[in-house]
Amino acid sequence: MSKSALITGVTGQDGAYLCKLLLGKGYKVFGLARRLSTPNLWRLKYFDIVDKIEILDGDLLDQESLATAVKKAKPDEVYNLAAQSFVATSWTQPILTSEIDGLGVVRLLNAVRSFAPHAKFYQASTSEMYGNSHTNGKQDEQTALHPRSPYAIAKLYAHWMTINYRESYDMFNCCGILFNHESPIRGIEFVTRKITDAVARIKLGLQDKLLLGNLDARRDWGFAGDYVEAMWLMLQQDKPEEYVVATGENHSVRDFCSAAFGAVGISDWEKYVGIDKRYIRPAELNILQGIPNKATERLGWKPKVTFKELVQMMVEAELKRLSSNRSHQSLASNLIHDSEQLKKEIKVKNI
Ligand code: NDP
Ligand code: GDR
Repeated sequence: MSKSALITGVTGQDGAYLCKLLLGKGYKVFGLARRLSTPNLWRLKYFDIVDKIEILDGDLLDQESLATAVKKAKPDEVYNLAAQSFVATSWTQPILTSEIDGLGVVRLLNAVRSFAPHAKFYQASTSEMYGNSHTNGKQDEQTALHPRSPYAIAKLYAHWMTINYRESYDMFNCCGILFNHESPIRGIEFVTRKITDAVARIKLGLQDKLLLGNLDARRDWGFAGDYVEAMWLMLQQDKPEEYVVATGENHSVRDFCSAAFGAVGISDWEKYVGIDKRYIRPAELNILQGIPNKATERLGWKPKVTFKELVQMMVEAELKRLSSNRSHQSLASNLIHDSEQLKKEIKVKNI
């Protein structure tokens, strides 16, 4: 019999990639999605998988809806990817972020414990939990945690609650400490997609300038398609544990700009980029670079897409998307519509 999985955050970047992966493995996939005034299914449409999964109504803020979803899905595996995931917004909405990213996880753990106690559980933990803490400039599973944003603090609470439920109730709970991972369907407000979108627009003559914050921040950027494989592998092990998932390299925002503009043949990119202090965070993380040795040794996991290939993939997707927007012909027009709308909102909110 095929396995069944419940994915929260199914409408997000990782949710869409994970759905695609699990459908390919023959899983019956249930996706939890919250009610919005306009359905947000563009990423699932991008992979043409909306009709291949069952979407269940639910919200991490609503205990009853989580219980109902777990009872309905009877999952063998639960992947908790839902979150208010934009770090900058966590300073303007710290309480909502804590409710969703912190207490929301406990609500879900309670529902799983009550109605699917044998399900394996994955929690989307994050490298943000390290803050500026490091061991010789890098982070692994042993590095001290010192979160520096309301987002990271809520995630740290959820991380320890997931471990606590494992230790207290013998649940099969794993936390993946994932470093930044990106793709052509990354949210438009994250710096990588903001850059690749702007680069394509500048190349096509649709935009003049790109305004950014801290160009010196360094991140360990990988490809989302690779990272969801690590999530799945964690739940296939005999023992539930924590794993760092990263490429083991770091690059600055400046490096990302240079590579993205370079991908469309623009070398004098600095003349298109300005600094706007609205994008500087109240507390910044200078450098994140993971050591994924445990994931490599125990899970046999390795990233396949390099930094250069990731940037190239994202820039090419933007060019294709913007061109098909002009002809209004492809499925991707949905994506364009949403991204345009989001960009307008972002402008209004100054994020
Ligand atoms: P996205 O922001 O793309 O997706 C977040 C998802 O959570 C969306 O489906 C969103 O739904 C959903 N969501 C938000 N609030 C609620 C709520 N109250 N109830 C139910 N669902 C909700 O994030 P990613 O896919 O990039 O990340 C997936 C997870 O991994 C997140 O938990 C993130 O914090 C974590 N993470 C991400 C990393 C990355 O680099 N991408 C690195 C480390 C951790 P809607 O569409 O309705 O907004
Ligand atoms: P991050 O991703 O905060 O690392 O969280 P983001 O892409 O937002 O920022 C990365 C770095 O770029 C700097 N930066 C800018 N960021 C944005 N968004 N916009 C700008 O204009 C800009 N200019 C410079 C930021 O200051 C930061 O240093 C992501 C999310 O997916 C989290 O959910 C996840 O947990 C972590 O990655 C790991």
